[in-house]
Amino acid sequence: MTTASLDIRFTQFLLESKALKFGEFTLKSGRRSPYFINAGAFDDGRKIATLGAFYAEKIAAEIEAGNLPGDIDTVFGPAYKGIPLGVSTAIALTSAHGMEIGYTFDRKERKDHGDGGMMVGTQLTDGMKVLLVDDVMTAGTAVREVIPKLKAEADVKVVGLVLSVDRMEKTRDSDLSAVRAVEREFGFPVFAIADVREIFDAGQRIANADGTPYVTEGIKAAADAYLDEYGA
Ligand code: OMP
Repeated sequence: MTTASLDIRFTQFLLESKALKFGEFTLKSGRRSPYFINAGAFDDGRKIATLGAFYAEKIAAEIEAGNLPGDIDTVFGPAYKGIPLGVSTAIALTSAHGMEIGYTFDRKERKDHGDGGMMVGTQLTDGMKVLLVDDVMTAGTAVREVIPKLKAEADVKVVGLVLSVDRMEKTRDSDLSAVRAVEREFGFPVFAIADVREIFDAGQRIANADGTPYVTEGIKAAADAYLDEYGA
C-alpha cells in the first residue's frame, strides 16, 4: 500500500474537518473569494493534534531536504490563531520527530505585572533560530505585522515560515505571489503544507459520504475563475 502524498492527505483533512468552505467570502484584502480556509474549524483535541502533526511532517521534510536548519530553537505562532498551531506543532516535532524544540507566542497587550514581557513560552534571545507558523497567506499582512514584534524582542534569526495553505494570490502591485514577495522582502523561505491548486486538484478526487466529490465541476470553475483574476 502506498501512502498518499502530503497535500492529498491534508486536503482530505481540511474537507472532513469542514475547514475548507465553498460559497462567497470577503477576505481581509477585500477580495471576494469562492472559497475560504477557516483554521477555527480545528476545534478539538483530535483535530488540533492532527493539524500539528501535518505541520511537523512538513517541517521535518524541509529539514531533511536542507531547506530548514535542524537546530531550530522555537516555533513561533502569532496570537491568537497561531497559538494552538505553534503549540501543537512543537508537540508533534518532539513526539513524532524526536526534536527538542520550544514554542513561543506573543501577547496582544503588554503585561505590566508578574513576569511582564510580550512573549509567552520560550523567551527570545539574540541569535535564536525561530520558525514561524501561521494558518493561511493571502496578502502577507499578518506576517508583516509580526516580524517587527520579534525583532523588538531580540536579534533572532527567522529561519522560515510554514503555512497550512498558500492561497497563491498575487500582490496588489505586482504579479509576484504574496509568498514570493514575503520571501524576497524578509529573506527567509516560506513553505505551505498545500497550495490552493493542489487542494482543488485533490478535492475533485476525494468523495464525501454520499460518494460525490467534494469539489464539483461548479466549485472548480468558480475557483479557476477567481485564480485567473487573482492567482499568481
Ligand atoms: P493575509 O494576512 O493578508 O495574508 O491574509 C491571511 C489571513 O486572512 C489569515 O491569517 C486569516 O486571518 C484570513 N483568511 C483566512 O483565514 N482564510 C482564507 O481563506 C483567507 C483569509 C483572508 O482573509 O485572506
